[in-house]
Amino acid sequence: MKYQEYPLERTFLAIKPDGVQRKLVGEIIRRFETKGFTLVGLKILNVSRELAEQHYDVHKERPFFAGLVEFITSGPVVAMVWEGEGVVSSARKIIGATNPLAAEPGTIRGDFGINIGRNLIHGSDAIETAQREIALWFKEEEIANWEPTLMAWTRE
Ligand code: IDP
Repeated sequence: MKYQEYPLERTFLAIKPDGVQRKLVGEIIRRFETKGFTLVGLKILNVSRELAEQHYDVHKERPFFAGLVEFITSGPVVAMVWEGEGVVSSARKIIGATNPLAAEPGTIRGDFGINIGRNLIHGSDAIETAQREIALWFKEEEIANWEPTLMAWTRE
């Protein structure tokens, strides 16, 4: 089967300022690469307050909202778009539970996280959320459409 014939999905992942400061960018990217997902968007940026507030809009009434926006805008974030079959839910499993203390060992938050307010990485929670977040963070021309060449060795 050709790559484009697979039911491909895209998700939005962002390594938060704590992950960048702790030099975990390579380690985190490696986990999604070795799982077999395809990186189609990648940039490092200082997040504006406006973007942070839009991104976390669903949490605007929550008590932690102000602190969360403060934190996300406090240092650079690595924003990414990943592609693959089932990538939205699979990436959430690789990331682990929101609270790193509850996250399973082997997950990113379980292995490296200590505190719910410093949980290293964001991942879209559903396909529709991913579409909204990708459009919010990336311009069309910042996404690279490409086809992995290892298809015969990674898919039946
Ligand atoms: P998720 O990132 O696992 O999808 P959400 O519930 O969508 O979790 O929360 C978004 C982010 O808000 C979390 O990743 C975390 O950084 C922050 N957050 C959530 N709950 C709390 C809290 O109780 N205290 C501080 N920060 C929180």
